[in-house]
Amino acid sequence: MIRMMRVNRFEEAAKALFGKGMVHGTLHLCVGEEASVVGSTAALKEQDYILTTHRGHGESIGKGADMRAMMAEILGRASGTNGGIGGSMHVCDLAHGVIGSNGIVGAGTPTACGAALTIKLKKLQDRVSVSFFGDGAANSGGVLESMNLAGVWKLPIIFVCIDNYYAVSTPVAKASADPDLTKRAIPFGMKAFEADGNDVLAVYETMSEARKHVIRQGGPCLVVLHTYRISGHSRSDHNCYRTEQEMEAWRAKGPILRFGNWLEENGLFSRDEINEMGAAVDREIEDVVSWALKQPYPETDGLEDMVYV
Ligand SMILES: Cc1ncc(C[n+]2csc(CCOP(=O)(O)OP(=O)(O)O)c2C)c(N)n1
Ligand SMILES: [Mg+2]
Repeated sequence: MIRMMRVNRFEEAAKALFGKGMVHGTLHLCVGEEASVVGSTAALKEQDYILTTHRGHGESIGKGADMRAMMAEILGRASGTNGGIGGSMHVCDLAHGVIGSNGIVGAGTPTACGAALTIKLKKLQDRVSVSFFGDGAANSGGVLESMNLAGVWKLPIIFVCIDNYYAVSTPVAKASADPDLTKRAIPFGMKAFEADGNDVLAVYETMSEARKHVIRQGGPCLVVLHTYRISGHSRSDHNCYRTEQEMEAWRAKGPILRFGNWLEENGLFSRDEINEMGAAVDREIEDVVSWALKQPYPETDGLEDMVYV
C-alpha cells in the first residue's frame, strides 16, 4: 500500500512542479497504474534488471530507485540519477537494477534483451531481465523482433505489457488487428500470463509465477496487465478521446482505493491506519521535493563527455 501511495504522490508532486514551469521537457505520469507498476516490481529480486518506458517513474520507484535522485533528475539538477542531463524519460539507477527508461516507444525492449543475454552468457544465477512496454508499443517492430530473438536464444526475460487501453489517444482495438495482446506470445513460443492490472495482489502473484517460469525454463514469457491511465497522456491532454464517465468508472476501481478497501474489509488495517500511511507518504514526498529543489543545476563544462560517439 505504501509503495503504491509513494508512486501516486510522487507523480502528483512532479505534476505540480511541472505546472509551476520547473520541469524541462515533458512528463508522462502513471496515476491509475499504481497496482501494475508496484505489484510487478515487488515480485522481482534486488538483482533483477528492469527497462522502462517514457512512463517509467512508477516501475523505477517500485524497483527501489532513490526517489530524491529521481525528483532531482526530473528537475534537471546535478544530483539527479543522470546528473540532471536526462530528465524524466531517462531515469536510471543501476544500483537498483533500473537500467533505464526510454522516450522512444518500444526501444527499451531490445536493450532488455541485451541485459538478458548478459545474464545468460555470464551464467548469473536467479536473475531475470524485465522489459516494460505499453499496448501501443506491442505493435512496434523492436518489441516483436525482441520477442522472437528472446524465443530463439531462450533469454531469461519477462516482457511486461502495461495495457492501459490507449496509446496517446488511440484505443488498443483501433491499433491492433487482434486486441488480445496475450496472443503476441504464441508465434514466439512463449507462455503468456494475464492479470487485472488494478488488483495489486493479482499482479504480484502473476508476476511471481512468471518469474518462476523464466528461471525454471530459462526462456522468455509475456505478462499482460490490464489497467487504466487516469493521468493525461503527457503535459497537454484535453481527454477528447475519452468520456468523463469512462474516467470516473476507472477512478472508482482505482488500485489504491480498491486495496485500501480490501485491507479494511479483511481486518488487516483500519481506515485511520490507512489514512496515517497516506499522511506519512505525503511527508516523505514533501521531503523529496524540498531536497530536490535545493540541489544545484549541473555545470555545462564537460557536457560533451556525456555524448556517446
Ligand atoms: C518510436 C516512437 N513513435 C512515437 C512516439 C510518440 N509517442 C510517445 S508515447 C506514445 C504512445 C505509446 O503508447 P503505449 O505504448 O500504449 O504507452 P502508454 O503511453 O500508454 O503508457 C507515442 C506514440 C515515440 N515517443 N516514439
Ligand atoms: Mg498504452
